[in-house]
Amino acid sequence: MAEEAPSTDIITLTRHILSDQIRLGPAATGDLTLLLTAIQTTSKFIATNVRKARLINLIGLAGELNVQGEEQKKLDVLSNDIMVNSLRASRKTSVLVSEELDDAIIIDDTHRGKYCVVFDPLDGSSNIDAGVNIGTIFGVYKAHSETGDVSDVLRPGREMVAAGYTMYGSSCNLVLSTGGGVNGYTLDAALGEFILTHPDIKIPPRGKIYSFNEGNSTYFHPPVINYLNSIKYPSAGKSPYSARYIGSMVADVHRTLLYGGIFGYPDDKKSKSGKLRLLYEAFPMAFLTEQAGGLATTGRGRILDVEPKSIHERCPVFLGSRDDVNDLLKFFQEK
Ligand code: P6P
Repeated sequence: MAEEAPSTDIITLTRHILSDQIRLGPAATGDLTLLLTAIQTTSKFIATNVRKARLINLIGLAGELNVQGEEQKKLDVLSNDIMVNSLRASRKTSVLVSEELDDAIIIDDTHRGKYCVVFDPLDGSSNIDAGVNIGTIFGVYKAHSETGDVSDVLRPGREMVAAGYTMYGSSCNLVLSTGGGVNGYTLDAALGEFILTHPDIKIPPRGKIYSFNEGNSTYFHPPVINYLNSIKYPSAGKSPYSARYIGSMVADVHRTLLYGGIFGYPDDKKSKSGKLRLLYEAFPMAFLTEQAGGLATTGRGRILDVEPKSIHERCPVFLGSRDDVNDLLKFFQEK
């Protein structure tokens, strides 16, 4: 079988973002393009180091605890540092919030730009040593204040202008939305470019997969218990759903976007607000899910409408296919 001729019209992430900027017309100054290019560079850097981790012994603990009280692994620290440095150097940001840092970073005057970025530099990092897919999650707000203030990121996720993640695994996939739908790109390491491989991702209206950590079932509240029972022990003539849970949000959400179904990390008797962080896990993933045609809820309201009170607060997350999330919500509406 003749080898397929290489495409001579590859759409790189940079080219795609630029075409997006042109679509937005003269109002688009190119600042968001340059910011996303900086984020793209950090993803390439992190991908390289995740891939090399075993070889250059980056596996293992950095010996410090982060704001979450979790042992920091060396790749966490490296990923956080490359993102902070690259975003500052882009001169397009004014406030940064990282899962790895106690406080927000207010960018100094000489480097300040008009965007705020909230991010988890290496989410799912507890899975690093096991070789499970992990990822970077980010969300972008346009700054309101001139001088850079944490209030610029204590805003509902619906005010984000962009959100995305990069998943590091057998391949490196960057999934991004700037508000006009969702596109997926795969890193061609030889070229050093993210290539458009998943244009206009749309989540199926209904799936056959549920993704919850059922090890927490004993703590679940009745609406979640009753919903899960309805898909595990369905009425006659219906097939039960399949369980898929990786324990790495980027991997579980990526599968949900592509295959459909529902991902959930509920609040429960043990974790009163759930485990996932509102600003840099729930908001970006909810933004992407809605842009792909799905729904994202806390069980009591739209995730993107939540008003953050602090930069590291948690919230319950249920997201995925429209019909599956609506089925879940029926159990929350039951008296
Ligand atoms: P659990 C990883 O630590 C993470 O923050 C998310 O990536 C993931 O969805 C969740 O926690 C897994 O939590 O309690 O099921 O191990």
